[in-house]
Amino acid sequence: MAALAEATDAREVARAIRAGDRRVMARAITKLENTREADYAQGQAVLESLIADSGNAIRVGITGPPGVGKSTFIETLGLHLVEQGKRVAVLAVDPSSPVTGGSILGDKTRMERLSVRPEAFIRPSPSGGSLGGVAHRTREVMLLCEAAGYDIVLIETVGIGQSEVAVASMVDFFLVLLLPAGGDELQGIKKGVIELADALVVNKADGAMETTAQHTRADYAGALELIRATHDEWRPRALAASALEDEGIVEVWNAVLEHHELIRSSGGFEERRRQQARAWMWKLIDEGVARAFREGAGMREAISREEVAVAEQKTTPAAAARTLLEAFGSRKR
Ligand SMILES: Nc1nc2c(ncn2[C@@H]2O[C@H](COP(=O)(O)OP(=O)(O)OP(=O)(O)O)[C@@H](O)[C@H]2O)c(=O)[nH]1
Ligand SMILES: [Mg+2]
Repeated sequence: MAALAEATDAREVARAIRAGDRRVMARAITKLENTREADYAQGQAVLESLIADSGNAIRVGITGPPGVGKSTFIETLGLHLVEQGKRVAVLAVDPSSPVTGGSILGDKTRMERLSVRPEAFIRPSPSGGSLGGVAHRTREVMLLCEAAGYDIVLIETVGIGQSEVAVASMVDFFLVLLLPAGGDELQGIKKGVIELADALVVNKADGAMETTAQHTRADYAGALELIRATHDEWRPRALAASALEDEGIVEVWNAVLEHHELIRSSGGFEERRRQQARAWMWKLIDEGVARAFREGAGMREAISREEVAVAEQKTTPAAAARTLLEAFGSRKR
């Protein structure tokens, strides 16, 4: 085992990951998170050896405003799942991490009960920018986890900024947690996020807040009726739960399973996965092209020149863009 752990050959590493060696897996993930090109490339090579074994997990994204109870919810749900004999991977996309060095899965909630279970793998967000961006990293780590045999991947992200859109585009089921009372504006949740949801869960439906939570649930159920087109095969649900007291969590999971059965039998599942993989490829291409454009030989100077010209109204943005695109197209490689 030690020899395998030391192996640098991507296929050896891939074999160890498939066989369930968590230390080798953790090291491969660290490579994918690394900003050094050589390490990242090694991580990618491992991923390429494993890609055929990925894709077998149920992927669930969980978002919501800060403090709504995402981590608590994931821990309670995760414990149910491992009790059922499932292997569960928990990942995080933390939009704040490159700036603050903080982490969603940081100090407050370490998922102490779940993290001691051998069936669970918990990976916090990297505390710096990774080469492909934090969301790319999570997507790649998800594929590694699937190849390692995890049955369910839960991805936490805070519902502010762009990360929830990135997460929604990499999962099968997108769950939005909300607080009792307060419309989406008050909760800091954008309407667009509600539109991405396959289920809304009003969390903290316990103690003094229980009745309020039920009212909030009914309000959101009404709002969902208005948002969704009736031809969608899945009608998003509004549910209430208490992650802390483990109330309603099983019902949420049943909705995930029901959705899974439905899209599996209709072919929607395969289509969604294919479409997500294609969109991901194009995102990487777009980013690669944009990077090449900005960093190409002579481009930097040309870009500053045109930026100044545009700022001083000596040329139009369209003309400047055309000049730069022509310069990029005809540059020496
Ligand atoms: N009463 C009650 N409190 C809860 C519930 N779920 C979580 N909490 C509490 O709410 C606080 C925040 O919970 P977290 O699980 O850390 O919330 P989070 O959404 O992951 O927070 P961030 O990652 O910081 O955005 C903690 O003090 C939890 O104990 C619940 O169902 N009921
Ligand atoms: Mg959290």
